[in-house]
Amino acid sequence: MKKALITGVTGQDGAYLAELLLEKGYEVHGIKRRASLFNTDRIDHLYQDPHESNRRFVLHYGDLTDSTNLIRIVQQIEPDEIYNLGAQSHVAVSFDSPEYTANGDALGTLRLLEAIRILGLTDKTKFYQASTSELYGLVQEIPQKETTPFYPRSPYAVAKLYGYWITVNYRESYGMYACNGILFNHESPIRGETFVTRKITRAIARIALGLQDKLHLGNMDALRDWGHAKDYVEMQWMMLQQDTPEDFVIATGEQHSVREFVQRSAAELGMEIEFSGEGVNEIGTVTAVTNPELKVKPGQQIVGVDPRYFRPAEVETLLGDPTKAKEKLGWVPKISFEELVKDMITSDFEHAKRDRLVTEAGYRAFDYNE
Ligand code: NDP
Ligand code: GDR
Repeated sequence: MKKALITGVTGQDGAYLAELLLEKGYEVHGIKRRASLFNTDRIDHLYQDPHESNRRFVLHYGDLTDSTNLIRIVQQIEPDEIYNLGAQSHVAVSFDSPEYTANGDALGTLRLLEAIRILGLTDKTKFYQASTSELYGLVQEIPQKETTPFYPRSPYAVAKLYGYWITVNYRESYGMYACNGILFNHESPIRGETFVTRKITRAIARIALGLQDKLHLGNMDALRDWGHAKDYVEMQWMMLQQDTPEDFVIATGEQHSVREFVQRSAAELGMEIEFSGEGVNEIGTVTAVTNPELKVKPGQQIVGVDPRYFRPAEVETLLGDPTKAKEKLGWVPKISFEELVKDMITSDFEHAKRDRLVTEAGYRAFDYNE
């Protein structure tokens, strides 16, 4: 039985990847951070009682900022594959916590690679690094492919640039099977609530049911190549099953704006939104409602701009060219943009209905305008 170790197992990708590897018959080990509240919501359905024999899903406490625990865990498991998905992954937050981001995202990658080397596992353990389209930042070529020059635009992207190159360096220096997946944005119903797609689907669902008045966003002109996380984790596994380690761009090859994401989400629920005004004065107004279940009315202004969400340096446009992944891995994304939005908004509409029920029953008091 193959053994895999996943850092960031409690995150969006970690949860989908753990599920996939368990389906494939792996013994899956995950590193989770100690937190004052439970942080395992996304993987609770995979939990196995520690007293069970033949347990195939095991969690270990650890942190990418602590070499000692990484060495201990890697030594204990001797994994066939390590997926380094753990990171402070929010671009805007990285401007507030740049040193912490560099420590976890850049040096964390080095610590894991060094653990493999120190323990003499360079011939055994394959390594996947969660690299990112943010490396392209101020884009030098459209669309972006494996050979497009990098120009990172945030402390997060600069930290990930180190992670990218140290992975290449260990591959070239020590002959390790180590590779980078340069993944463009990928989302899902379990996407973190502060990334723009989930923030939108959550807010639109609540507004539709009268639980929230308004959605405040930053740069609505930003263009992203959005895919579904379920599709993308499959490729993370595929990259480690090749004869030789290589780096791959993973993307859909299709681009949409933040504004379009808002309109598409609303349309799925049965309301139309039109935008007017410019810059900080831009407003999204409901122009039609076709679903009688909804509490919104035409004329209601439900989307606005809050400059707090502007970033000190913005990545305006990202569009990936996944040709290499298609040709060499036979990988093609199965879930379309429309299906992605539908999956997310449907799930958040259900969450909102449940929250309305709880609120009406008086169990909890929410401040929906936060
Ligand atoms: P999430 O933010 O959902 O998950 C990040 C995970 O990393 C969480 O499990 C988090 O733990 C953990 N983590 C954070 N800091 C540390 C640390 N110091 N030590 C150990 N674990 C830590 O990210 P995604 O699942 O969306 O992304 C997975 C990886 O892929 C990340 O590295 C991200 O940067 C990268 N990426 C993501 C893309 C996307 O569009 N989703 C695109 C390209 C790259 P906790 O739950 O405790 O916070
Ligand atoms: P990104 O994702 O920065 O691309 O990083 P995010 O969803 O945060 O932003 C996408 C774009 O939307 C604009 N935006 C807003 N973003 C947020 N979070 N909140 C807002 O209110 C808002 N309004 C507009 C942003 O300015 C940006 O242009 C994600 C992360 O998963 C990274 O870890 C990963 O590496 C990249 O995707 C690929």
